[in-house]
Amino acid sequence: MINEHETDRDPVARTRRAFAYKLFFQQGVLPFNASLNDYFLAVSAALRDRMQGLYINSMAALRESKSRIVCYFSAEFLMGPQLENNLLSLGLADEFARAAEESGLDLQQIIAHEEEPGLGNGGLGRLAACYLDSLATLEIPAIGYGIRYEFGMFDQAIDNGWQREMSDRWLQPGNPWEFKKPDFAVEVGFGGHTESWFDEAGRYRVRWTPGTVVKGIPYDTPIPGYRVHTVNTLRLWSAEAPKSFDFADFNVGDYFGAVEEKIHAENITKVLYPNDEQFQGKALRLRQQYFFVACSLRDMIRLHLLQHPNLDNFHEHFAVQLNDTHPAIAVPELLRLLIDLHGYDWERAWAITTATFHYTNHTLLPEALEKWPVHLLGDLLPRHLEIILEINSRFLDEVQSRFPEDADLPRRVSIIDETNDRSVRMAHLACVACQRINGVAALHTRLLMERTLADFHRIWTDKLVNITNGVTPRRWLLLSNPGLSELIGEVAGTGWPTDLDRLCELAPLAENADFRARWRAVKRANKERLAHTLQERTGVVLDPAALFDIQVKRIHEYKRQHLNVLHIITLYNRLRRDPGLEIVPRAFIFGGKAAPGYFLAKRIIRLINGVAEVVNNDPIVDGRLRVAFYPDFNVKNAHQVYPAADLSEQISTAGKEASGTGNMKFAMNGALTIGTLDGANVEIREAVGADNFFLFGLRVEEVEALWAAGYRPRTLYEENPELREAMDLIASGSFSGGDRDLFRPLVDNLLDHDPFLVLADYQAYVDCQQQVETAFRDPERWTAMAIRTVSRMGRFSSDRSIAEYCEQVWRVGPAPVPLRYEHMPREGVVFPWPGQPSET
Ligand code: F58
Repeated sequence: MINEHETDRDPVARTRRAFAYKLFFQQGVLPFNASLNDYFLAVSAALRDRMQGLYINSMAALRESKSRIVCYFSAEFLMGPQLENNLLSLGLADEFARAAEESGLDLQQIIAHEEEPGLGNGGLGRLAACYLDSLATLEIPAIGYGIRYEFGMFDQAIDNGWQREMSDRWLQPGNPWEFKKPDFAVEVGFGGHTESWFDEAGRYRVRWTPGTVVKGIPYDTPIPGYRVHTVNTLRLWSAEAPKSFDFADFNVGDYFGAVEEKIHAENITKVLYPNDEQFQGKALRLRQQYFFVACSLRDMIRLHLLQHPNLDNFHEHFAVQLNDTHPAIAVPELLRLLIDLHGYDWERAWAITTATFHYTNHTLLPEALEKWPVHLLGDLLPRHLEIILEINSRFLDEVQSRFPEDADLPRRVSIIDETNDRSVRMAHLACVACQRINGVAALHTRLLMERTLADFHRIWTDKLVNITNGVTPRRWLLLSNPGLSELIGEVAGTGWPTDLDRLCELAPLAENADFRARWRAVKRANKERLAHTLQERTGVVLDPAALFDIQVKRIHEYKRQHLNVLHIITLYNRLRRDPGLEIVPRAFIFGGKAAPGYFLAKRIIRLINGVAEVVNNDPIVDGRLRVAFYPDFNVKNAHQVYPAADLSEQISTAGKEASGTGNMKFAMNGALTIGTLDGANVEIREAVGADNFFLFGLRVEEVEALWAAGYRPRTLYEENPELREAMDLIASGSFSGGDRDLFRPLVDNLLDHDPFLVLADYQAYVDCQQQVETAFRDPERWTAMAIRTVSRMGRFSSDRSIAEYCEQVWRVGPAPVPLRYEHMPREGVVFPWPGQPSET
């Protein structure tokens, strides 16, 4: 029994008591019948209570904020597990660990139990999560707005080498972090028709009468900054049928009709679309997009009108960042609200709208750009289509008058693509209506300026800026690599997680043999941990002394996992030719999901697993090569992967990867990179120094020249014996149990088309891997390179990225949260406290 008086003075005892209370009163169980999930929910609830005082103060500050609030609009937030991250942010990790231990609980086991909310596909969604962490840590008032998908990214299993998708029931065990806010529900219309008339003042007015209405309910997740008082909000919308219409239908006897409507409404936020980098013009996807931005803008207007009499200064109160074009329908929506509902004329509404929005582009792949068929958009959002056409007509008038000499320019920049089926180019809409457009790495931004968005860059020379991506060092170093963090802390002091440039203090220690030995010990322990997990989950046994060569990311042809596979097969063939060959033992580790409908990506997964099966079991190889596919790569699994890597594979075709962020996570954790000059690799190489980076492959300009000259991959195959041997081995059925058809589509595609120049970069890649091998043979040299790499990774903290957005895009600064309210209602405080329920 814990003495109640003791607990007031002893925080550990108080936390122990909180665990017990939550278990008893919230979970309704006692220790003898509590499940691990009960303990997880109880511990999380205890932590949530400790955050609540700061959260309430932050929300109060936000409601009264005089400084600009950043609203990050994103269809995806890939947050990862919250418990351990929140413990670190709030500085409660030690206290909770001791409380757990003294209660006979294993905090690590409880932490490991948490299911992550997989509400994103990959880089774009994870970037949004890193940015929320940095916004809060930099004390910027901010709200993340998005969708509360009932089913997030599918869970991946590997069956006989094939990917199998399983639905992600992340909400099933209960989500301890969210607060449902039914009071702030809003209604969103779809379909229907518009009517126009002239009002008493003779002004042209439009009224939209939607065909159906859906209710959006917000769920708030607190986002605590690291060791600051700011706790921002991630507000995710869930769709429900409005009460009114099921009752109405029920009364006239159409029970099934009513239920159908309800299901139709709730379908909107049912599931995340799992395809990355491939646009799919599905009506439900557009409904999702409109649903969440309409809810979010209504919410912002509510907040604004708490403080201001009208929307004249809306843009001074809020800066909205559009995370790609998925939320770009917000542009006509804000115009509609201002004009149709709040009575603004077009010019005023346009001025407010264009001063509010900013757009981040995340891709150079033409197939990823969103283009909605005009008829689809018009059916779903008739008023928005009218507004888009009006934006376009005014824009094209301006273009024509400013650039009369370029007669083709209006066609090229038009928001409406008039070819075939007319469609709305969402990137053009975003470019026209946003104050700033940014690319996500220097090379990417240059290519946007010179190619994809060159016309827009000519029209508005100052609009496009570069903001290189970053990742949060709290999750991607402090949380996931405690061993390295401790070493860094000894050298760089305790402040490094919020001042990552301090990593530079590691540089001189690259010359210190003792330090290198300690560094290697940390890496070794991380590799042992990953090896252990992989053995458990795949049965593949890895030697922690081997070179851990890792490629984890979505499976896509442009990311070229198959180039990596060709290298493995090449090494395998060398060993078969000469079993006594001296090679550095390597563990090749892959992870990543393929879009369920992406045929070739799924074959690539099958190929990796086929090669693993053969190579891992061939006695000639004798364990010198090992291949493992880590199933279900997600944020949680990633925590163990980046810290365990010796070599980071960043091998996309130059000009295809906008930035990459995994490249940063690996390098921050002391992996060396083998990579092309693509995305942020360029800047990583500049930062860490060419000597510490294994560069290979065609440059963007060379890629273009090759296509212009006429690329014939088959010639390369014919003329390169090792390449031919590797390709032939795949085609022979050696990795598919003798089935020669299984990989034929992959092989034929490479020989006849090779759209991502795998064969063109093959030899350079294999040669570069030889340099990697040579370097790894000298552990002292390798370790020194790794230390130098980490010492120069400071600029890839998302804190730096967010500081740049604040200065160059949003024009906002920190607003520390004053602690005006008691952390907790004290004993003896009774309601009304501190006043009456409010209407808002
Ligand atoms: C990624 N895009 C880029 N899109 O590929 C990567 O280079 C970049 O580092 C990252 O964004 C962050 O800027 C990306 O992840 C998606 O997942 C979309 C999801 C929705 C459908 C279209 C792709």
